[in-house]
Amino acid sequence: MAEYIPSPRDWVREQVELYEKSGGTQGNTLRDTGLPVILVTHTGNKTGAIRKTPLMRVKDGARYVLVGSQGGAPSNPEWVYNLRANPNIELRDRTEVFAMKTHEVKDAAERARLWQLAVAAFAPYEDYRKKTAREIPVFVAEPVRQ
Ligand code: F42
Repeated sequence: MAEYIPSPRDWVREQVELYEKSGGTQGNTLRDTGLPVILVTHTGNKTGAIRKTPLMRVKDGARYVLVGSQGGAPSNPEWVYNLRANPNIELRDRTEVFAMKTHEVKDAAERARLWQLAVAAFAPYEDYRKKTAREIPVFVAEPVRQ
């Protein structure tokens, strides 16, 4: 079994710990905003290690939209490269855990549609988009039949 390497960022690591330890009943919002957060477990593309990343919860029917905004930072978050290399993830939405497969959305019209959903769920995404020169990566996660 691959080793779990926690995030080097304290607030992210602590949120992951609380979210998992509570079985999804705590640590499931962005700080005290009340806005829901999901937990994505994925595989490091260089280390092969297990990585866990909290993201805002954006839904498109049964699918989830994963937005690589990283607060509008100039570079993509590392997890984007991990999903490009290995699209299989586990996604926790509060008390529910799903095996899912992701793909990056490149089609402009579909990206625009999903972006509207993302901004409706978390308005600051639009500020992040304006802040950075890069195109913010958008992934869709879909349930895998087991
Ligand atoms: N980030 C977002 O991009 N979008 C969101 O909607 C979002 C919401 C959110 C809500 C709550 C919360 O606590 C955090 C939230 N974040 C959101 C921040 C998010 O959880 C990540 O911390 C952020 O996106 C940065 O992702 P990152 O993958 O760059 O993480 C950094 C801190 C990290 O863990 N870096 C590791 C390190 O050691 O520096 C490397 C991790 C890694 O995946 N390494 C790869 C490997 O092989 O293991 C190699 C990667 C490579 O290609 O070099």
